[in-house]
Amino acid sequence: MELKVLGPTEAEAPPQKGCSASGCGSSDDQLAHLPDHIREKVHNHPCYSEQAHHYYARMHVAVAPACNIQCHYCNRKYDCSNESRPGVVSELLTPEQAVKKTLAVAANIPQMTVLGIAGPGDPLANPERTFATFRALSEQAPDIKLCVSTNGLALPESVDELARHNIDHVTITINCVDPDVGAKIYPWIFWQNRRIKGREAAAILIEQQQKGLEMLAERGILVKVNSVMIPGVNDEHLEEVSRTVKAKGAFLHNVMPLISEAEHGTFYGLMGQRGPRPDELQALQDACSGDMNMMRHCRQCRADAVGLLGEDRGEEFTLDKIEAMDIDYAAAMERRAEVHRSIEAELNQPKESAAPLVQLGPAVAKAAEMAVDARPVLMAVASQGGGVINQHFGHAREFLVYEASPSGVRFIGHRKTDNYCAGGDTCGDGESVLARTIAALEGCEAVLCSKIGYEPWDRLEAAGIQPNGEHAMEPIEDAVAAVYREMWRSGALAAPDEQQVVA
Ligand code: CLF
Ligand code: SF4
Repeated sequence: MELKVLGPTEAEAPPQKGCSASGCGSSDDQLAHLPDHIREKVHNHPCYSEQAHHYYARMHVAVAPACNIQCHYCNRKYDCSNESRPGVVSELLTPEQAVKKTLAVAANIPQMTVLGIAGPGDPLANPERTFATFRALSEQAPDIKLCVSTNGLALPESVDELARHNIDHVTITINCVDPDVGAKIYPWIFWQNRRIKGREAAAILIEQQQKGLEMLAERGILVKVNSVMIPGVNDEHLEEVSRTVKAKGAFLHNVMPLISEAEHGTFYGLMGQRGPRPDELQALQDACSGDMNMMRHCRQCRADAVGLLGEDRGEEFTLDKIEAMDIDYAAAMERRAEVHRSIEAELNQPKESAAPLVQLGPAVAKAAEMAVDARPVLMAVASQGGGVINQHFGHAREFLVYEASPSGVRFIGHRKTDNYCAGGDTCGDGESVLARTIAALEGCEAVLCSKIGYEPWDRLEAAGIQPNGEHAMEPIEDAVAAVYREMWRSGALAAPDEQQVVA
């Protein structure tokens, strides 16, 4: 279940897609303590490893149209809101078409390591289509990891089949462990040929989710839990969810913001239910991180997403284009292995700043002169992958946000925006897009990019966000640490009444 649209809003046969609610991923220092066989499973999964998402891509195939529950944040005309951006219609694929598309993408995007089924409805509510796809791919493309995302209602009865197909990564969307909270999120479920409503429905869903989680953990299958943060509904409850799923063996927790724009036509959207602000989301993720690994780089992708997280190359692989491709997958596997070796060689190179603290500690900490109580600073970064600053400010559709402090640099999340300069006729809208971009960067004190024009430079400065193009092509964490140290030296990190003294 993730979001994406397709077809009419019918109760038992609808909609959407995606990696059913969740986000996965963790920073490398969080992976360091893992046994080798677990590290092997996650090191090149862009959702389960924060570092991997800069280098490796994923794809989804939309083979699962029906859903067995209703979430108040989902409009069946759109992709499942659990993990996808609503609003774009996708092609529903047969298992055969899905296999062909997967082989085509894998041959053309060798960095693609993971095939996920996440919708547009719930994959396990469409078991024939879902498992036919997995079965064929495990035979024809053994170098691709298989991944599935579900609301969990049909999970217990599917666990043995998931294990049979070597599906090592399962995401369960768990928004609550209390039926009273659940009754405010799920109006109904379809269970044993009956529609069940209210608290009773939520209680059954929760029981199935928890049972499925325990069964997967017993079999050594990695489980990521996605939770949608809904202010006033489950925000104060999600810490308990985090503790509960960790105790039952979940590997990673992804708390995602509710998407509830009124134009998407969801119940919450129409009722005016708001999503969380970035600072509210960060505070909850920090509170939950005391209990387990947190994913902070989820992009809530669509059920037919293709490419690095945050990008969508689906248009390059429509059915008509795939039909015209002649794929030699044996040869493609050799090329893919070469590319993967070269990425691993780059990742394994010793880095000056490689170290503790969410990846950057030392780079900042080596500023031994820095006061330990210097305040933390948020910085936005424009990057199109590879872990370096390599994007023009005006071309960025999203910014990565890092927090620098005396103890290190850590990835916080991302902020979406339209790109300021798309070229051609779209430039006319630059002014309003720039204003929206500046609003999206609220709370950030610097923006690091490969280049930036005079006009946005002035506007950002006026808004209290310092543009910086001096670290183009440098590793992101090193650059953020360098800018932080420079801010310290200039006295910008001291409390206002101390700045004069420091200077
Ligand atoms: Fe897809 Fe989900 Fe697998 Fe990833 S997505 S099925 S675990 S391969 Fe990833 Fe996308 Fe977030 Fe999902 S960024 S929405 S967490
Ligand atoms: Fe929509 Fe919820 Fe079903 Fe996903 S699980 S398709 S969000 S109703």
